[in-house]
Amino acid sequence: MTAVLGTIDLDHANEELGGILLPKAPERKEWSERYSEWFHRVISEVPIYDTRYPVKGTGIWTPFGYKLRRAVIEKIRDMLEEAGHEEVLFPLLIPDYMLGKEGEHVKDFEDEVYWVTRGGKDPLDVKLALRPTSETAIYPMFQLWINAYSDLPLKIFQIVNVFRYETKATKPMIRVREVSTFKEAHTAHASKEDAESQVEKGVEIYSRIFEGMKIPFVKSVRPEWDKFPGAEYTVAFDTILPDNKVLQVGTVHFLGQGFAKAFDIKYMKSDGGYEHVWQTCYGISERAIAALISVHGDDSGLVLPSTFAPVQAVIIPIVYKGKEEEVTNKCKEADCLLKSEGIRSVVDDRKDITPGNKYFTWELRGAPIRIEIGPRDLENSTAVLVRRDTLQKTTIQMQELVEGVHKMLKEIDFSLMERADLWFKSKLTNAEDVEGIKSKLDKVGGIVEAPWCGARGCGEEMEGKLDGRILGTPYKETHDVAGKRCANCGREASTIIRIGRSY
Ligand code: 5CA
Ligand code: ZN
Repeated sequence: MTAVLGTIDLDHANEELGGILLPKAPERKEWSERYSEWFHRVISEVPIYDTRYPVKGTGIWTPFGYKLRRAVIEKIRDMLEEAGHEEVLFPLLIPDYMLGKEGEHVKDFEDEVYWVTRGGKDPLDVKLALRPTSETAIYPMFQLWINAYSDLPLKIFQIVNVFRYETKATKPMIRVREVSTFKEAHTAHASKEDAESQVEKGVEIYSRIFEGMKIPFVKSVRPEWDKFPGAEYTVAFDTILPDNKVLQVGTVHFLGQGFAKAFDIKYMKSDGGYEHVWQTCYGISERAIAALISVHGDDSGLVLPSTFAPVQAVIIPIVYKGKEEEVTNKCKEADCLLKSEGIRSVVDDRKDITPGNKYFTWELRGAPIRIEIGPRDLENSTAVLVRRDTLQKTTIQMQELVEGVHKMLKEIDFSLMERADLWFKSKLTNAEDVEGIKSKLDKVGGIVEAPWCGARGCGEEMEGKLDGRILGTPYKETHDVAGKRCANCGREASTIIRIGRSY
């Protein structure tokens, strides 16, 4: 890091002397070799998320982190609203008799629920759960809201905190006990076909959200033993983190009529009879923000796609004695101009901090573009643009500033996507047998695809042998397995299975 900064300082000095040295892009050594430390360092140094609050599995969004979080939430909200979902807000507390209505659901969540049992000194008549997710809070109201065919489809979402007493090791943003950014969508439909097509739409929406974040993913139908409790099937989005481990960043569930029957949610059909509704739900959390941070970062810190960067362009005055005011004024002028064109810019005109230190700060914070303006630029009516991802410098004419910044933001976004995709593809491998899968998991990590017979017993046996997790089968992709044998048992393969070591 210091070496790179050293280069930049030298570079600028050189440039003032008329010579140009191109700085090298930051490395990704710490990022890949000590990812966990890297992640903790970045979220605490930027800072994004403070983990020092004395309740395990909770954390604090700092002002910068909150802006990043808000940018992500805004994108998600826009996408859902555009697709016809309306935002609501339900209570945090769920009475125990409601939480217990759907058998499988409560069985799986039982060990993860926090309970409120007292109001002041008085024991409560009805124990109240802190929602671990909101099916059992929302669906009793669906029962009241849905009566006729014309009430369907019903598509709502909320962005709330949920509580899960996670027993696996907690990890900031990735596995927390207070999920502070839980977006859950819930839909109800008149027919199975409608609901299943909503699953497809949910998957499409999530695909677009992750594409916007430039986070590569695969979509898998989770095996039966790993689906959401109460669902008929679960489609999960998995990405790969720099330590080669798999992270589930979102899930879309087909609920069938299970909850509708448990909560008696019915509508009247044209023939006067009643039918239970068909339902779906889909969720995403701050885990997706952790993925955004992790997938694009490097050893100098955050690297952010332009849509999500709280600051898209930082303007740094390169001041020399006697020229301070003139240079700073020019920077402020540029800042106004960029802001008026919808670019989130700031001038870092802090005194007594060297430009090198400012570069360091804004590289850490992942500002996509740094704009340097010095006395020479004043003379020539120019500005120097530096890309965060490659540290490449470009000198442009002042009157082309806005256009240049827009163009560079686009180029950065494109490169980030390309780099992330390339890396992800290098971690997506194939194998034909258990030995092969194991060797790929040990050497490459990531996700391995192999032919599979489809039998649950065989799958669970494989998980044991591989110390891995079966992520499931590809969602709506065709893979030719004709003539192939199951990687584990050798019987005829019916599908492809994905395996990884996961969070
Ligand atoms: N009710 C459904 C859909 S909203 C539901 O709760 N699905 S879920 O359990 O799969 O959670 C949705 C997403 O939240 C998961 O895919 C995962 O990315 C994220 N998530 C789950 N538990 C945690 C946790 N403890 N910390 C952070 N994120 C979590
Ligand atoms: Zn098999």
